[in-house]
Amino acid sequence: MFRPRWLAGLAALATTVPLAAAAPAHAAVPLDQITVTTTQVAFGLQRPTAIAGIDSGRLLVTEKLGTVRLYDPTTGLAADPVLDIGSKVDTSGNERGLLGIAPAPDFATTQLVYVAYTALPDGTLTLSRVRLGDAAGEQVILTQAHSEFSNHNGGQVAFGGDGYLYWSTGDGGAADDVLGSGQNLGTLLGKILRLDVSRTCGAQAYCVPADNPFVGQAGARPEIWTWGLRNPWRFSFDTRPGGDGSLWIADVGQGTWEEVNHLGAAQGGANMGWSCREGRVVFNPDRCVADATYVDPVHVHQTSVDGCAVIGGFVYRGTQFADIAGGTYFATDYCSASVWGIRELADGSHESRLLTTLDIVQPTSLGVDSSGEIYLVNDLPGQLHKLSFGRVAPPVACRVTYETQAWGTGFRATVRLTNTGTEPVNGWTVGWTFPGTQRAASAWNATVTQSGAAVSAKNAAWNAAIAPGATVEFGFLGTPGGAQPAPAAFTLNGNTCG
Ligand SMILES: [Ca+2]
Repeated sequence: MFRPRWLAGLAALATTVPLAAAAPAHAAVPLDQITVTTTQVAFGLQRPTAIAGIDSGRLLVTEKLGTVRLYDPTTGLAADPVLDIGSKVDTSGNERGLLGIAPAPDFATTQLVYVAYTALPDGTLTLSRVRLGDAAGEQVILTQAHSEFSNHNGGQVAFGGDGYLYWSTGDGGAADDVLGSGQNLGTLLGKILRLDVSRTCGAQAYCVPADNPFVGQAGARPEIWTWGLRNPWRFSFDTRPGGDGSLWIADVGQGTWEEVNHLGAAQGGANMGWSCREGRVVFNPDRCVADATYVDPVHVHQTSVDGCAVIGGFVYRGTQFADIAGGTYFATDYCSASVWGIRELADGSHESRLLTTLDIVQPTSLGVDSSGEIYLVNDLPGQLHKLSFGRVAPPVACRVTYETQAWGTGFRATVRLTNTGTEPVNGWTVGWTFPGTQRAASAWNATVTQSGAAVSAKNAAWNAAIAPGATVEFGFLGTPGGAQPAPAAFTLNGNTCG
């Protein structure tokens, strides 16, 4: 299948900045117990590229050809676009088009949005401000020439908790960072930019925030916030209640590693490595600088093995699934539709785990509504889906010992069950198959029942709970007489004990 090279890149820390403070709280459910499913809520989109939540759970969805569609959870997807800038958009190639959208902070009263697209005639990366329904009134904010190749256009736009607008760009395309953009502070390519769009400065339709990391540095573009990126197709800020304002960047890899990066809210100047590095390894040593600090990703998965293009998502801060998914960042991949959950731990390290593979194809973007619930669009199917999160039962791990001795005319069995897992057991049934003609009779500390050779022993009221590492003991009298052989295997609540 074709592989969209929607964005990819890498990084490092050029200036010494503190890492984010203590990790924000997340739900207590371990990652290996979280399930993710999708529910289709709309269809008929034409190559959807991005989602932005507005009021009342409504969503704006961009389409590659230059249109913006409105989804309302009560009335569905509106047939007519709410904005059409298609006459401005260069849609040539797989990756060019209308790529990103962010409602203005005062959207409720102004209907203004910021959009990122590739402009006619030759694919110039373009950030503009436009009112829904008023394409003619569009105001271009900033552009970056990008005529050589049609791939790697970045295209995410989002406001940070600081009120500034952030815009991602790709490295210029083709492969191998042929333009040498990632490690070049003199170009806007292969970067995330930080702009004050609430003001104008001279002829510029924006101002550069005074605390941008490269302000005043000779040869550097002062708009740059993060560098060393390949194609940061999607990034997001954890700015909803409960979040720490941190920045999550998914950078599409070239041929080996897809990556997700996590930076503190004020961590300007981070060098994410491309094209010195891809993922956590050196890609092109000629692009590396001896004393540079490159920021490693917090998650990687293998290109062409686990997927082909990482699709960055969001930290879940909604209410519907807060007890399960709260505080966890979710990302997917265009080719595999696998979903990974990533969390920052108390010591500043991160855990990452493959959670599931969705029953959809070609996810292109995730987005959140006004309640923090997460949605997803997929490319050629043109569908909008809502994500739901569930919890599977904790995995059990157990060990059983079984001893018998002659007792009167029969035998006496002593069984010890140890919880070797990491989660408490609350209620247990131990099962086994007698290897011969044994029959269980009176039992203690458990209720023992037998059907043919199959036996089950259920907890008593007072010993139902077994903490991790703890052992419960029960026993029974049986026939025939003499010590009897032990069963070959035991189960706990239907799962085989090791
Ligand atoms: Ca990187």
